[in-house]
Amino acid sequence: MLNDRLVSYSGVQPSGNLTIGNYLGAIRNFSLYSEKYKTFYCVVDEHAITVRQNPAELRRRTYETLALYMACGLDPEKNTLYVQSHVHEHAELAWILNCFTMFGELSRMTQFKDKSAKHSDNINAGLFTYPTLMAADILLYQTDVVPVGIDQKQHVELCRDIAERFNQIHPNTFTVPEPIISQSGKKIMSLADPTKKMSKSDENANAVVYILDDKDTIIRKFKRAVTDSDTCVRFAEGKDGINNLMTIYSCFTDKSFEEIEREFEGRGYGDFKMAVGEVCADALAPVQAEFARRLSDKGELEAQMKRGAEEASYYARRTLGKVQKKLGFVKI
Ligand code: AQP
Repeated sequence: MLNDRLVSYSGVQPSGNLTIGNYLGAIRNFSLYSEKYKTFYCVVDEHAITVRQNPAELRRRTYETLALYMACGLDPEKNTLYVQSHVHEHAELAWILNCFTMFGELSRMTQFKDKSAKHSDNINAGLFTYPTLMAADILLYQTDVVPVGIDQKQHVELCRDIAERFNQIHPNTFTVPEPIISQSGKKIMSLADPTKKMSKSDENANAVVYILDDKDTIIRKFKRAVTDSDTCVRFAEGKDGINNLMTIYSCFTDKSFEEIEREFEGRGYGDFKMAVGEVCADALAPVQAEFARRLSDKGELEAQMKRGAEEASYYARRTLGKVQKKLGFVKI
């Protein structure tokens, strides 16, 4: 809570081109909080370097992610939109929180296990302590709710444990946040392997629908999506591919699974895949048009980065100052 207003905080890594998983599981839901909450949405570039990034691409994607936030309906007048590395308090609080986080807790994080298996040549300390930086992001703003996809729930739960541990030793320091997981798009799966999460860093571009894919590409990717040997569109155990396509269709149309089953009764998978591609492309078209408009004005994006960083720094400084005082750091 800040100045008697509830706070919503979330972030996205500019670690690849954003996917419909990032959109349906997270970004699309951010604007639900813009009216009633004080909202902070961050482009978390410091998290992205836990995996090697090409500097030019990281820079480009940082601009793009900010432009996408706005294209997805986040009005910079109503939301604090900024870049993590512009607010140095994130890294400073993360160090402090590292001293309140246990080795065993970090070792249990699923994302750490997955990413260290995927990047076995670069299991760096940053990858291991990623969740304490994420806890710092959230706790700096006295956050009440964190809208995320289900893969990030474990990290928000650890953030709660860290906040509670700190508060026990130094009472009334942090608000303890709640993860908010949207039921419908909480985990969109890969089109090539529907037992695996759709990820922006997937090497197989056909497994992933990017927010900025054009209509033909989107339809082609859905046509190729892995399904099963059955022909009936229904949500059932063992039909991971169809379940995923039904979830995506439901997210874009607001139709229930029963309605979708009725709509496609007696029709084959081909028709259904085409329909999923159509609704997805149609929903993304206005986002893409607004994205192009925002991205073309680099000066305005930089001005927004500056405004956002100034707004965020004001609150971040306040919390970090309070934490440092409680710890006994000398102020000069
Ligand atoms: N497939 C998904 N379904 C639903 N939600 C998803 N999110 C990510 N993938 C899906 C949510 O998007 C937000 C931003 O994610 P992130 O950038 O912090 O990193 P991530 O969770 O690691 O996402 P990716 O796409 O898998 O990135 P890479 O490939 O770089 O690791 C989060 O709220 C996340 O839950």
